[in-house]
Amino acid sequence: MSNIAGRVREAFRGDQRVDADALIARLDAVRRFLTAVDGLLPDSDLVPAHTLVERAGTRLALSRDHTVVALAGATGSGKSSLFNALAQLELSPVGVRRPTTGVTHACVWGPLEGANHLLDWIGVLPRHRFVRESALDADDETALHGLILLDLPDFDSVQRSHRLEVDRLLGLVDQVVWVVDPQKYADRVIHDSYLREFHRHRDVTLVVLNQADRLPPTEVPRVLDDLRRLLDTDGLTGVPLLATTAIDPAGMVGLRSALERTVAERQAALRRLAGDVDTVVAGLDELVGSARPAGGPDDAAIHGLNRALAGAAGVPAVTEAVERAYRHRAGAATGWPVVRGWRRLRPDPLRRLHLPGPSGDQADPAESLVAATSVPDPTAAQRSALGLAIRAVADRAATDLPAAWPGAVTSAARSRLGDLPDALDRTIAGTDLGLDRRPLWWRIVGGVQWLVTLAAVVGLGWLVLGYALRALGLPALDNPMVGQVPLPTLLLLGGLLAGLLVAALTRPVVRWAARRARARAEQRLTARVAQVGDEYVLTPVRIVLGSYAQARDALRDAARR
Ligand SMILES: Nc1nc2c(ncn2[C@@H]2O[C@H](COP(=O)(O)OP(=O)(O)OP(=O)(O)O)[C@@H](O)[C@H]2O)c(=O)[nH]1
Ligand SMILES: [Mg+2]
Repeated sequence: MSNIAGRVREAFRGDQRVDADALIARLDAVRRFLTAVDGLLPDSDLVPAHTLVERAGTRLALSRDHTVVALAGATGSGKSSLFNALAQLELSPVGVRRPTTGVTHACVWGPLEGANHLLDWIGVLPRHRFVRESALDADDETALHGLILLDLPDFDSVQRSHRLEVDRLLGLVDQVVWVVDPQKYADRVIHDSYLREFHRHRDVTLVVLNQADRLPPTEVPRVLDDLRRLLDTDGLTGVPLLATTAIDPAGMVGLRSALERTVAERQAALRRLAGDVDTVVAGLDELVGSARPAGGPDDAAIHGLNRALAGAAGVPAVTEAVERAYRHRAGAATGWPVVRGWRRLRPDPLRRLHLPGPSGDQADPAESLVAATSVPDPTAAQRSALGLAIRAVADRAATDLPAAWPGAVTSAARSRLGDLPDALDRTIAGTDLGLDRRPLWWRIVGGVQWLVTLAAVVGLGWLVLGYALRALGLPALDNPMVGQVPLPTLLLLGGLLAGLLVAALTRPVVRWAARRARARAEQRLTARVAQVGDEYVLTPVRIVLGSYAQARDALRDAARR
C-alpha cells in the first residue's frame, strides 16, 4: 500500500516544475557554501560542488530553449536504432559488430545555429552533428523543435574511451533515456553503476525496454514488471518505463510522445540541475551535519589559555620585578636622605628587564617594536602548557562539530602561534605597569625625612659651633634648654631618632603598597595578555566557527527545493 502511495507521490514529483530563479538561488547557496569552507575543508570533498557550480552556470547561460536528451545503454541494446528511428534518417550506423558507436552523434530538431554553442560545450564534434529539419516534414516534427538527441557509445564497453565518454556526457545532458533490451535488462552493470547513481534524477530519467518485438507479446508485461521491480530497488520508483521497437514506427509512438512532452515543458535542464544540487547537498551533508553552530570557545578553556599565555609571557617575573621596583623607588623617595643617594646607585629591577624604569625613564619606543623586553624566554614547560591550552580551546570549541571541522579549528587556533612570542613581548613592554606616578605620601614622608635630617644637621652644627667657641676661649653660646636637654642636642638626637623612626614605620607600609602595586600590575598585564590571546588564538577560532555557521546556513538554503 505504502509502496503504491510512494509511487504516486514520486510520479507526481516528476510533474513538479522547477522555478529557474529558485534554482539559481540554490546554486548561489552552494557557491556561498564553497566560499565559507574555502581552505577549511579538504578540496577533494568539494570537487562535486565546484563542478556543479561551474557546469550549472554554463548550462544556464547557454540555450534554455533546447533540451539535450541522451540515449544511453549497453552495447547492442538499440540506441543507434532508436536514434535513427526518431530522426527517421540513417544518421548513426547500426551494426552487427559490437560495439558499433564509438563517438557521440547528435541530432538537432530545429535550426542548428542555436544549438551549436551547447554542442560545443557538450563536446560533440561538428561532423557528428545533424539537423532534423526539412521542408518535406511540414509540421510533423515541430513538436520536437528544441530537442537535441544524443546517441551515446555503450557504457559497458570493452573500450575504456567509450565508458569515459559516456560518464562525461551523463554529467552534462538534461535528460537520459536508458535503453535496455530483453536479454540484458537485469545486467548488474547498468543497475549498480548507472541507474542507482541517478536516483536523485528521477524526474529526468526515462527507461525503455527496446527490442520488445523479440519477446512474445504475452511476455512483455511480465518483463516490464520485472524491470519495474529492479528500478524500484535502484531508487527509481515512478520513472516512466516504456516498451519500444526501433524497427517498427508503431513501436516508437510512446517514446516519441514522451520526448515531445519533455521538449514542450522545457523543464529538463532545470530539473537535471536541481537533481544535481540535491546530489551535491546530500554529499556535503555529512561535512556540515545538523549541529548548531557553536557559540565560541568556552570560558574555562579561555581562562586556561590566559593563564598559559601569562606564564609564557613572563608575567610572574615582571610582577615580581614590579614589587621590587616599587620598594626600590619608594625607598629612594622616602628613605633616610643620608643613604638615599646610595640606594639610587643600585639598578632599578624593572630596567633590568628593559621595562619602563623610574618616571621619565621609559624604554626606547623603537626598541619596543621588536623583541622589546629582556623578560626571560618561556621555559619548555611553559611552551608546552601554552600548546596544550591552545589545543584545549580548539577542542572545546569544536566539540559539537562534524568530523571534518575540528582539524580546521585546531589549525586556526595554532595559525598565529609563531607570532605569539613577539606579540606578547610587545604587549608586556607596552603595558602601563602603574609605577609612573610618584604617590603623594612618598613626597610627604620624603619631606619629613628632609626636615628631621635638617634638624639633626642644625643641632650638630650648633653643637660643633659651641665646642669651637669654647675651644677658642670665646664666650660660650647660650643654649636654650628644653626640659633638662639643651636644644642643639635635642635637635641632633631627635632628628636622628625621628629619621630612623620614620624609616622604620614606613617600611611595612612600603611593603604593603608594593604588594598592591604588584597585584595591580598583574591585573593589567593579564588583561593585556588576554587581548593578545583573543587576537592571536580566539579570533581565528571564531572565524572558523563563523565559517561553519555560514556553511551550514548556505547548505540549508541549497537543500530547499
Ligand atoms: N528486432 C529488433 N532489433 C533491433 C531493435 N533495435 C535494434 N535492433 C538491432 O540490434 C542490433 C544493435 O543495434 P544498435 O542500434 O547498433 O545498438 P547500439 O545500442 O547502438 O549498440 P552500440 O552502438 O554498440 O552501443 C542491430 O542489429 C539492430 O538492428 C529492435 O527494436 N528490434
Ligand atoms: Mg550505437
